Amino acid sequence: MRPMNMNNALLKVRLVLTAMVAVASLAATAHAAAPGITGPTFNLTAHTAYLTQPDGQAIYSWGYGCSAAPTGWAPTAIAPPAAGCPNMQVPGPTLIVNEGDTVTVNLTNNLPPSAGNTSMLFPGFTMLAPVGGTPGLLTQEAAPGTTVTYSFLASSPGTRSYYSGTQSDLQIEMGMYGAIIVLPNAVPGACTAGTFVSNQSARNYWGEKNFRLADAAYDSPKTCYDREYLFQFSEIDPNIHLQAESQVAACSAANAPSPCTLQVPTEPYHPAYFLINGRSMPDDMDPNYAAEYPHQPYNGNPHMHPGEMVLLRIIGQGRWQHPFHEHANHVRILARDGNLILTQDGQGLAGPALFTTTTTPGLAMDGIFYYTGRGLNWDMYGHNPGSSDPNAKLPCTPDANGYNTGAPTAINYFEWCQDHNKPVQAAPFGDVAGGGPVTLPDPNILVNGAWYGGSPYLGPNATVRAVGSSGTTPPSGTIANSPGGEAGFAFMWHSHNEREITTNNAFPGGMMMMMLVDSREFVIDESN
Ligand SMILES: [Cu+2]
Repeated sequence: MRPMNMNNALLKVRLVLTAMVAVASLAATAHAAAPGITGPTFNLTAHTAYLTQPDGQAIYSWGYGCSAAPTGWAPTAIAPPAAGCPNMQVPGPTLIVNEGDTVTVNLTNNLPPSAGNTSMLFPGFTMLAPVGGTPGLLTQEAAPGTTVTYSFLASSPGTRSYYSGTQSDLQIEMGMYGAIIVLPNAVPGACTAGTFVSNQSARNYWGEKNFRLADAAYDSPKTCYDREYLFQFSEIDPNIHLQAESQVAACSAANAPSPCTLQVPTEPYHPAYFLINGRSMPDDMDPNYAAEYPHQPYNGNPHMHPGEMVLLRIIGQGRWQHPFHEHANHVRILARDGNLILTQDGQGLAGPALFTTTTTPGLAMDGIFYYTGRGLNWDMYGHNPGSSDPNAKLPCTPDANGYNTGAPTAINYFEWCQDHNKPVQAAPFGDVAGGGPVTLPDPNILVNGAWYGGSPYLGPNATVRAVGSSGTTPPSGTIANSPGGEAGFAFMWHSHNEREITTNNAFPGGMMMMMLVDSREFVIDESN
């Protein structure tokens, strides 16, 4: 145990660091993906560490980590972190395997002896007999300092959770959970044809890397995707963590009784931190593997181009239900707990289109999200046939579905052509002739927030193309629409349980992130 004065000093350093990070995160563009370690054999440890929160708290926690260097990392477009796989992280390492693999997990219990036994459950898989350990309520458990081996056949693809099967009310609350992703063994032909080929060629043209783990989520042509993210939702009741920390300290004191075991009450339950991938907003928008979060490596800050099929892998890892709302479109559910939901003839998707992807504890779901701007009733690229700017005069040639997909390298790839050249703004202030649905405010009387640069347009010179009611272009420089920068549309993705978008009761925080829709020429780099 550390002396109390060191704890305080550490806390102060963390407070200063966190304040700097909070400011930095508004200026940086940090992206997301679904990084993890590859199998089929994993050497894991259960360990203690402190998790940082944006209010400066360092919370004593338990979690899974690597007891030896992993076999590999995925996706290959993201370099493994310099620090490697830590001995504890929340969520635990994302385990990436292939359909048909026999997966082996060697779990060593390096929790404090007073925490007792621990174990891992892999719901949805048929387990082989565990090797080693002592019998527990749900599976074989590892006593302090010992190892137990679990094996199972990854018989079907999909996203599922793993978590502690010992004193689950306490151990899961302390951070002992993670995700396992099984990749399909047969890529459907549809995933390497049509729009998916066009998106791939656009990606290559603009020098953008492929950050996917696979071409499809399942062995079905309805599950092809262009981009993917993994979101794990959980909560922290800091009183439970403080109780565990002080009892562990008492049990390791010289005069402690022997044996000394924890008696930590997990009711009443009053969570104060609401986490996406172990981080609260704004920390979740910093990069994957950022050095300031050694035990919270995964972020939540999705970026996408119009028309891309974005696979969302979503897991409820806490004790509460989390109604997560993906603004800008519904999410078409492909599968729950790794079970693909198809129509009776097996040819179509039968999952619902969800307004909020609400997870109950332990529930995993895979869904497809996309954004095209269809139905806005104005040209989101601000095209103007009378302009001298070539970017403002691009053609829009509708495909059978009405989108501009003939030229994958065009900035307005996937534009909804019915709205082409339609002004956003009422005459005479619009930069296009005719009247649009709105009058933009005078940019000189506005202060733009961090996520709106003053322009309603997508594209490389979005800001200078917007003209306010006074006839002037807005000042810019903010993240989402800066000229020459990202020039994207920012949508808030967040829990619709309003208290969950706070951090220790202060708004904003908690389960919130910004999703950025970027026009085609902006290179989305998930590796930083
Ligand atoms: Cu909402």
